[in-house]
Amino acid sequence: MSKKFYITTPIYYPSDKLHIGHTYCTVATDAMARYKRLTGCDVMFLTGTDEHGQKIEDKAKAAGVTPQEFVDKIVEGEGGILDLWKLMNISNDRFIRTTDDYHVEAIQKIFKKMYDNGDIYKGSYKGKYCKPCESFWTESQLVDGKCPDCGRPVEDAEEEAYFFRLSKYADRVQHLLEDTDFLQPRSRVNEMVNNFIKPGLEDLCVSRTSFTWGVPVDFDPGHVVYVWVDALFNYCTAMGFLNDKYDDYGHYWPADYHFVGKEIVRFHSIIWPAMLMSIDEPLPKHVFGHGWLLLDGGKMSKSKGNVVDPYILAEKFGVDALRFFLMRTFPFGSDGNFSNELLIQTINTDLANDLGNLLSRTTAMVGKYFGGTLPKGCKAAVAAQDCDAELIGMASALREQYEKDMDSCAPHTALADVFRVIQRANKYIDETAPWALAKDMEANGARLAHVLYNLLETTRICATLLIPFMPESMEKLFVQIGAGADAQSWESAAAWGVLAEDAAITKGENLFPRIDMEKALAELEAAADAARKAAMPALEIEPFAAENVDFDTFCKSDFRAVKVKACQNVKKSDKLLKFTLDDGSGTDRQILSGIAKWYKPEDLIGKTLVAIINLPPRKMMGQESCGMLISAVHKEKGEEKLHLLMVDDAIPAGAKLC
Ligand code: ME8
Repeated sequence: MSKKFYITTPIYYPSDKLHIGHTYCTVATDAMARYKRLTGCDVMFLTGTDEHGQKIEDKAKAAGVTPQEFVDKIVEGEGGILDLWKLMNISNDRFIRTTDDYHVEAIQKIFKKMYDNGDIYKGSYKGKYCKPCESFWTESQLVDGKCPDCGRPVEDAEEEAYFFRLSKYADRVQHLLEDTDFLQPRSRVNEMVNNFIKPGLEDLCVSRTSFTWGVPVDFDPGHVVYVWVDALFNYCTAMGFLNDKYDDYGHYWPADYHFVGKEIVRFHSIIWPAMLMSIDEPLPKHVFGHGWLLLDGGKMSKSKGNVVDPYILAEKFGVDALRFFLMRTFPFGSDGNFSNELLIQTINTDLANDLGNLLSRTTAMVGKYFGGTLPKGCKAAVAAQDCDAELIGMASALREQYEKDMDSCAPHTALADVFRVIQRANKYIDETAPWALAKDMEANGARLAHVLYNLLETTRICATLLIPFMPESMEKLFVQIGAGADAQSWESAAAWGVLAEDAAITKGENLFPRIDMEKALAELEAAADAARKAAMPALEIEPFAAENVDFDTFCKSDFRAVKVKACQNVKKSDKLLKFTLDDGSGTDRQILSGIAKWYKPEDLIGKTLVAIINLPPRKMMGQESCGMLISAVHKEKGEEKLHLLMVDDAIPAGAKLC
């Protein structure tokens, strides 16, 4: 019976479109799954989406749709996550969404199980509370001690919550990390032990009551299960754990590998094993924490606006070239700097020059000198030289080295090994100079045929080992070198002389055309610009003043910081708010402002604003207004928007702005 191999990606948040960093993680898992299938393993490859939590609830609210509608669009909609994985030729066997009914029900059972065995208990979650926003915050989330969302003061608060006894498992988890090869690469172990376990593991808050988009705790309405508990157990529920949807849990669990990004190693190597220990289920065999793809030295993130779109790159350079670049360039356990230059350079050097040239030169020569089929007997050595033995030796030994690299999660090293052989084969062409041999076919025809056979055979072995990385292109390559299914197998990748002597060789399409760096970079820049513009709200700003104001006139305007003491709507007016302001003079100043459409009076109390105070007083709706508050105004999609200018509360009332 074949050996089972169960591998997972993290399940992605459908909060924004995925970028090249997410694609990196999924392509790596896909290459590993394809490699294991090639070796004959019974592979289960799982990926999916992590759809609950406050972040999604908030985003849906902002978009004016239900959370379910919001995630459905990002997961299943056009250009969504499923489309991206299809485009990238991801061969997952299963896809889980944490909003799937079977998962939700299983999570409720799991939560109850941990509760019944005494590992989940009710307590209170102490933190800071912002009343107007109805949000709980921890001390470290506050900005200058205030609510990070609205900037208002927060108060001490407690929320009833369930806790998981993480502390109880600290010793067992530490042993797992330090004394086994559970967490890889090894360099991540110290970080986990020293930063999180040694300082003392605190029990983990595993339910919330301040939002509703999550798995309800069925025995205590009002609580929803913490999103990470819900998310981590996907690896089990997707195999049928505590549900009837699937029936493979006994067969595939425990997982052989969870591939995850380094920032979520803590969840996978501390919290995840502890929860499995709590319900007495086997632990996954390995967690591998890979590095990040960086852009200009920083992590890509949608909020920073520095994401790279995999759709644009795949369309421009081809899916396989993109997959290959990601795996070839960045050592899997470390961070790597993404750049378009590096991508194009890698395609040109490895694919167009090295592999592409080997293939096109070899197939062209078989066509030109032998009409597309080598003569019988070409396998046997003819006038053997040292370079024949070296090439054959390297190609025959390649699979063993490649296997070691892949099994230690070093796809970049495996690819480096393959390309060393490809480069050796190109050198072999120069050394044997087939064009010179072809000048006297009678004397050198047999030697020439043998040389070309060696080149085809080397190409075949390398191509077989490249299948996990570039499945579609290798299929095309096998057609060009006349390699049937037998000649593309894992077994045949370690055997020399498998390709039939009379295989039909055809010089087909150029699989990896050379890219004009300058032109491609300019086109990418233009595409990124267009995407940025399309994502921007349609802003309209007031035209700039054509006439200059002289300095002395400008200086006559008296701008001051003012504090809002009171603010109310003006009776019978939809537009006006009446402000009572501290302007530092000791006497209250009254200003009326037509901003009721944008602000509620209670939201402005205590704020520090900017006013021009030496305008002549004027009456509005029968009330006097002494000055004007300064706002920023613009239009968005034709609608007028206004933002009162608010300044740091540390600025005292009456401070002059100049
Ligand atoms: O963390 N380079 O989801 P997620 C490399 N839902 N990898 C990157 C990356 C980058 N620039 N940006 C993101 C979550 N990733 C949870 C997982 S699992 C039970 C729950 C990787 O969509 C990131 O490191 O924020 C992580 O492994 C994965 O994308 C999903 O990130």
